[in-house]
Amino acid sequence: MHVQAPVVDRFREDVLAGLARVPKRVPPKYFYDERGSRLFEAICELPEYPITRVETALMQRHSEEMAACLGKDVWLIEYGSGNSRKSRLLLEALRPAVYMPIDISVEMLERTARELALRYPWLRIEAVWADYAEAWELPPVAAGARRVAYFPGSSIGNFDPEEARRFLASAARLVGAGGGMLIGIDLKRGVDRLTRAYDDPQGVTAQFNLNLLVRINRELQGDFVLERFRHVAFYNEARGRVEMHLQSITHQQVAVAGRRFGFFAGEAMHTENSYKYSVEEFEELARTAGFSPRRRWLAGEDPFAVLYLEAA
Ligand code: AVJ
Repeated sequence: MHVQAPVVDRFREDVLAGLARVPKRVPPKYFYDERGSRLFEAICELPEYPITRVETALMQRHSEEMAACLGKDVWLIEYGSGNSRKSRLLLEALRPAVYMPIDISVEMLERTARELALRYPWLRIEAVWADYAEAWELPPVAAGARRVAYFPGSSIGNFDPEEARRFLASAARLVGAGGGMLIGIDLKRGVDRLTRAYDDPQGVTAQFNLNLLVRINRELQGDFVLERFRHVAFYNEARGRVEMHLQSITHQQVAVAGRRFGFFAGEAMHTENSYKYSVEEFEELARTAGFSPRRRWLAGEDPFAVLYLEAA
């Protein structure tokens, strides 16, 4: 495993800085501790959350075509590999020279790498423990190979459009001219369906959101009382994004890592944005980042797209 150190100590810094801001906010990448990663897997199974199901169906239907498009002997670099469930379809069709999963959760990465090694004895795996949104370096072993990035799940939706552009530009540099990116994009659709996907009646998404406080309590000696916060999710049409917040039910003081922070009743801490695009909007964004859109695979039933972009 290739370890990129910054993952370890940023959490404290980011949480303390985020709690000191107005409005308060914590970056969504911190959802994914062990429990958070499991809760996210549970979200993916919810009838209200179509992304994973629809994208998996697309991958099933078109993996051969996608593989042909990506080409032979590629290094497949996956940003935020998680349980690599969707990647399996691609791995089987593509049989890449190397699979390089990158993830922020080391437990997830180790488990997934072990499972894949058992399932695909022919596959060379070079796992990277890193925060893909931060500066990280391609291990030198990858130099000279044809590289394709895989970024499924519409995870790019967590970035603001400007951050997304910078991220895509850095990915374009990383894969280099002639390399590419296969990316899953959740598309704009009706407000009601969007809201329900992030506020399911079973409350799994609420648990996922609140788990951030559980993690802060455990890892940063916090004293958040979960019952005093509530999960809020809504579609912000003007910005084209679903927002998640944790809203303080009462006026209260909270301690984290020896510091105190006040919340007034109704104050919201912003925990996530999930931007939704149209295919045209996204392809335009990709062009400004140095990619040429080459192919689209669109889901019929729910608006979702997998796009192949080639780095110029
Ligand atoms: C993993 C960022 C794609 O935004 O849909 C799911 C995370 N948050 N439910 C998304 C998430 C609440 C998910 N991404």
